[in-house]
Amino acid sequence: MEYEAAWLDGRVPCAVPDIGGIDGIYLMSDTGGIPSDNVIIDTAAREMGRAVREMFGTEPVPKQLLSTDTLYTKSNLNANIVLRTTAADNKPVGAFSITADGSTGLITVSSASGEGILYGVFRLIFLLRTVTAFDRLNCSESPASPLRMLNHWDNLDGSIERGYSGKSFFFENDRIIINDRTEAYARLIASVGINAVVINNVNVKAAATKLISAVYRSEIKTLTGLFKKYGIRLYLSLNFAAPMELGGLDGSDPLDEKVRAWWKRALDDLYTDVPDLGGFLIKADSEGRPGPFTYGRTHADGANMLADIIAPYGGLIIWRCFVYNCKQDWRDTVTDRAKAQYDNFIPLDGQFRDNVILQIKNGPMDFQAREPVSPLFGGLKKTNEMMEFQIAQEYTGQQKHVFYLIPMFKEVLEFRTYIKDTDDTVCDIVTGRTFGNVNCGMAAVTNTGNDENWTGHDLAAANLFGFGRLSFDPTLSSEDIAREWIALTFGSDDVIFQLISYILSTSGPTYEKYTAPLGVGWMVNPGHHYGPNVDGYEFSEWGTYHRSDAEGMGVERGIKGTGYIQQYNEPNASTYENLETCPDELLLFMHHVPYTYRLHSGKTVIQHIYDSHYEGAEEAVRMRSAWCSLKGRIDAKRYERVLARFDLQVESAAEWRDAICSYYRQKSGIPDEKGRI
Ligand code: GCV
Repeated sequence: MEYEAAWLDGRVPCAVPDIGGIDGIYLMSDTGGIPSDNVIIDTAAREMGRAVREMFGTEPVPKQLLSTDTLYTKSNLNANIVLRTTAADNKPVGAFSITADGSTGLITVSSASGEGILYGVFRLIFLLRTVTAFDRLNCSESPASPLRMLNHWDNLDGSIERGYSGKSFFFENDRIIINDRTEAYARLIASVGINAVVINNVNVKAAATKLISAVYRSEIKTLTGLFKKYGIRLYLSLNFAAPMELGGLDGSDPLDEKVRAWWKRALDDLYTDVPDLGGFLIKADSEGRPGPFTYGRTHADGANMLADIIAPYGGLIIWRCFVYNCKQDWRDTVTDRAKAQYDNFIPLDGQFRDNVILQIKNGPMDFQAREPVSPLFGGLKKTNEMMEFQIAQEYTGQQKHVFYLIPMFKEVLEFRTYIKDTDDTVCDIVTGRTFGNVNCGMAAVTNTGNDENWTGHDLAAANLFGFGRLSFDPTLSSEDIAREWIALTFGSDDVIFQLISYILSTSGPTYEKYTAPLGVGWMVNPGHHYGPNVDGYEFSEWGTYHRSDAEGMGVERGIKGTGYIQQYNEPNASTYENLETCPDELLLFMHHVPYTYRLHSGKTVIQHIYDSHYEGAEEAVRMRSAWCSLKGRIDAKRYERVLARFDLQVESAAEWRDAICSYYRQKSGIPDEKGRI
C-alpha cells in the first residue's frame, strides 16, 4: 500500500524569506564524545538533510565539527545548521533549544540528549516551513509528559479494533510486517514528540498472546531497534492468561509460585533478547479479558507481579483502569458503570510498585462525544497515573465525520481536580507536577491504518498531530496546533487556513449537537457504534443508559441516585449535584430531569434537543460548503477524498437529527415549538 508523508510532506517549501539555502549541517559535542555514535542523532542529521533537500534542492552531508568558529562567515542568504550535544543537565530527556543568529546565519539545535536533538530538528523543520522571519526560529522546549504514547488496537490477523483507516500496517495473517512504511510511521510520530508505542490490541487473543514468546522474537527485536532510532520505545499488550495459554498451567493466579516462575522465565528471556523493550500494557478483568479477580486477587497483586520481574530492565507496566461489570441488568438502577473505575482502584491507592502506571480513560464511561472527566484523577494520591485519550473516532464519527478532538482534550487536561491545591489540574497529575512522580504521561488509542493518508479522513490527521504536540506541550492552544498542522499539510495560503480552521473549530460542537444530547451519550448502533439508535444500548447489559420515559430523561447520579457525583472532590461534587450549577452540557449525564426542565440557556430540555439537532445538521452542511470553496486550492486527490467524507457526514447528520427528534417527539408528546416535523 502506498502512503503519504502527511505533515512531513516536502512539497511545503521553506517559508522563511531570509534563507536562500543551507550550506552545511554539522554535528558537534560539548562533551568531546562523537555524537554520531548515538543512533538518534544520526536520525536527526539524516532528517535535517532530507528536509533541506526537499526545501532547497540540495542535501548537505552532515560533518563533524569541533568548534563553531569557522562557521561565522555569512556572506549570502545561506545558513549553516549545527546539531550540538551539550553536557548532561537536569532538564527532561527530549528538551532542546534552537538559536538562530541572523547576522551569521548560524542555526544551532542544542540538547543534552539524542531525543532532544531529534525533536529540535523536527521543530526546526516545522518552523522553517511555517514562520516567516529568521528570528522566529529561536525557541526552547521541553516535553511536559515523560510518556507520550500511542496505543494500537491492531490484531495479528491484520484487522484493527475500532480502526477506520484501513488495515494494520504492523500485522497481516499472524505475521509482523516490517517495511518502508514502518519507518515512515516512526518518523511521522517522532516528529510530533511521541516516544512510546504499543503495537497490539489490548484485547490480546490467539496469536497475539505469542508476541512475548520466541515465535516472534526476531521481528520484535528488529522493530524495537527501528523505533529506537526515532527515540521511541516499543511496548506490547499482554494476555494475563498467558501462563495457561502458552505455558499450559492450570491457572494464572498472580500469587501462585508456578505462575510467577512462568512469567519470570518468559519475561527474562524476552528482555535478554530485547533489552530496549519499554514494557507492557494490560487490560485485565475487563470485557471478558482474564485478570486477577478470577483468583480473588487484586489488580495490585496482578500488576506488581509483572512489575517486579521487569523492574531490573527498567520496564514499565501500564495497567488499564477500564474495569467494570459488562453484564449489568438494565433494570438495576443502583449499579452505575460510571462509578466502577473509582470503586475498583481507589482502595488500591499506594499499593502499586513505582514502575506501574494506571492508565485512565478521560471519562468514566468510554470515549463519548461528551463525558465528565473521570473522578479517579481527583482520587488517587499515591499511584502513578496516565491519561488515555482516543483519537480513533469510535464514538465521534469514525473518521467519516470530522471531529477535531484537541479542544476536548484541552478541556479534560485543564479540569481542576481539587486533589491538592485549588488550581491543580488533570494535566498537573499526568505530567507529574502534582506529586513529583516521573512515571506518568498521556496515551491515545491511535487513528492510523494502512490507508494512503494514514488516517482515512485527511482532516483526522490533525488529531494524530495534535495529540503528539499536546502531550509534548499542553500549554499550546488547540488553535495554535491547528494553525501549525494546516500550514504544514496544506501550505501557507490564507484562504485555506481560514476555511480549514473554521471547519476544525466547528467540528466537535457540531457533532455533539446532532448526536446524543446534553452529555447522555450512547445512542448508537450496538456493536459497530456508528449511526443513531436511541435505544441501541438502553436495554442491554453494558451499563449504558439514558433512562428516557414519558416525563423526562437522564441518569440520576446525584445523592438521591447512584451517588457517582460524590466521587468528585469539592467544589466539583456540589457543582454537579446542584441543578442550578450543573453545566448544561453534562446535565443528562448527572441528572434525570423532566423534558420541560429549563436549561441555563433558557430553553427547555426538549426544545434544546430539537434545536440543537437541527443546528448541528445545518452546520454539517455549512462545513461541507466551506470545504467546497477550497476546490482548486488543494490538490484534487485530497480535495475529492475529503469531499466524499463530507457527503457521508451530511447524510448521517440528517439521519441523526431525524431519528433523535422523532424519538423524543413521540416519547415526550411535546411538539417542537418551531413546528418542524
Ligand atoms: C479494545 C470499548 C471498545 C472496545 C475496546 C474497549 C477498551 O468498549 O468498544 O472495542 O476494546 O473499549 O477500551 O478496552
